[in-house]
Amino acid sequence: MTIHTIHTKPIDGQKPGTSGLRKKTHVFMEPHYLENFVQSIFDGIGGVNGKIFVLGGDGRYFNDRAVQVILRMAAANGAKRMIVGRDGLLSTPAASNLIRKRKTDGGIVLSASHNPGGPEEDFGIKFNVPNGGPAPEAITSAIYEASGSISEYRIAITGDVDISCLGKSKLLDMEIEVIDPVEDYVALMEELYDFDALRALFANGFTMRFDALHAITGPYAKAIFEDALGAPDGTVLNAVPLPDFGGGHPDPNPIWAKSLVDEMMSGDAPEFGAASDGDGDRNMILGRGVYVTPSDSVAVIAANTDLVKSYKGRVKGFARSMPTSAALDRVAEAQNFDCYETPTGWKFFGNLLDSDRAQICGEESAGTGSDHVREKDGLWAVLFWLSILAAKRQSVSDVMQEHWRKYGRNYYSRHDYEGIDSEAANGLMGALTDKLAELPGTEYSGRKITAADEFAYDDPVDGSRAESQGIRVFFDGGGRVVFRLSGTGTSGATLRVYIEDFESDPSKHDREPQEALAGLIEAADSIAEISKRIGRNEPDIRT
Ligand code: VG1
Ligand code: CO
Repeated sequence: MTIHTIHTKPIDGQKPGTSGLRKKTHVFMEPHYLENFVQSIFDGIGGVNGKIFVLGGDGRYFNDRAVQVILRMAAANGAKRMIVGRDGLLSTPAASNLIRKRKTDGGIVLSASHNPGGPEEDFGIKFNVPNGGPAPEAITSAIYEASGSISEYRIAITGDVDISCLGKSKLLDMEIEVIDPVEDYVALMEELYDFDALRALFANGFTMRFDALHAITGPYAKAIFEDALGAPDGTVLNAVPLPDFGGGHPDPNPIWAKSLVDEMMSGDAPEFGAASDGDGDRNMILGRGVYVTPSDSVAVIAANTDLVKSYKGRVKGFARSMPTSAALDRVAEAQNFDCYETPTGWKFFGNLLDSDRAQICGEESAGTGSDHVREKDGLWAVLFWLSILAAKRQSVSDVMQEHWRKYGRNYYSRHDYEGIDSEAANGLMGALTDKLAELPGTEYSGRKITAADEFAYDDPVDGSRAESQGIRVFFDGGGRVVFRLSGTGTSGATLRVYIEDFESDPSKHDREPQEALAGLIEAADSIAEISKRIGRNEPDIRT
């Protein structure tokens, strides 16, 4: 077995976005593409000699090949050990947990998350740091810089390593430890939640459906809900991870998890429904006849931390990404807790969690989590909801009604315009930025604008600053519209418009969100000239 040093040249565009580097799979499969980026990760973090990493992915097409390449490159670069999920599988939260538990120097997760998979679809790589969280901007910038000056990469020339069986082996001097991807994660969930209480819930006939969307959470969900908690067989749907996720998008929202939503809205719906995304960090929560908006979901979790033993009495702060609704802020205010507002992307929560400033975090994009790991965690959120339902003995619908009565309701919706022309998208954002100063005081759809700005964030822990994180327009009465461009897409641009309005009157809490927000939706279109600039009258997706 020999180490080869391969001469290479920088490849354009290896710039990590909101969550790692995502490209079309065929781009990752081009000569040197994957290798260049992996070597850039290694170089960007100051080399891997003597270091230990976790490695796994969501099982999408090319996951198996990429794992082999990364193992050979890690060995050739002098890594001491790689802890690999069997068959190269690990959910993002499970990887985060392993990095922390085994005190490694970080980890590599192969996933493009909620993006579809397959030879014609998307692939991605994320690097997580020793706290278990996504690499912060300073590190992703160093990786990107390394990718711009790379001249060679090192790789061991050898056959495939067998990672289908648990146990240890060696590649050059590097130890490879193949572990069960599910075991440590389930143990962590058992530490956090009262599994006896949840077993009693299912023993009393509680009905639930969890749609794994043929992505990574299938094996985890089966082990937790069906094996450990005694939910009947068939509770977990689409449980076998497939390289192309069965042709769908592994995105837990009312569009891509439509069959689950339809079932939950039907006459004989189960009491509780949930789904997760490609890499297991997102979640969707449903009750019989109700869809819980992610912004509300994190607020409900935050309001009920005292119902879960491992959180009772120790939670004192929350954090949400800027576009996430202020429902969480209302809970924080009522409890006299801090509530931090960060840019989009879980990496911005890391410092707040590490310094114990926040214990519960959430994003409007179906990401919820806590300080148990440093990633958002889909199954953790589902188990939190189950714990709330078990303790309160209420339906999801009753929990929501009660929550809104107490805190008021933040009507919320996100409109996505996908695959639009990048130039038009940048033009729209540029024009919007230019007119920010003149917006306050003007009226749109009968609503007065009180303030407008471009969001920037100063991290209270390390003082780093993140600029240009989206445009915010505030209206009287608690209304807000946010505009930003996605940093996870792989073709063209995606414009995200986030619309929110506050309603304190309980007699008005039963409206359909699109209807309740109609005025602000219209205002958003006029302010940003959406239809005029990108030629679309309707968003592709409303969540
Ligand atoms: C999206 C979401 C963001 C999330 C990110 C990664 O980013 O909006 O909240 O953190 O995806 O999640 P963007 O830049 O496309 O809006 V995942 O589950 O795709 O790793
Ligand atoms: Co994800």
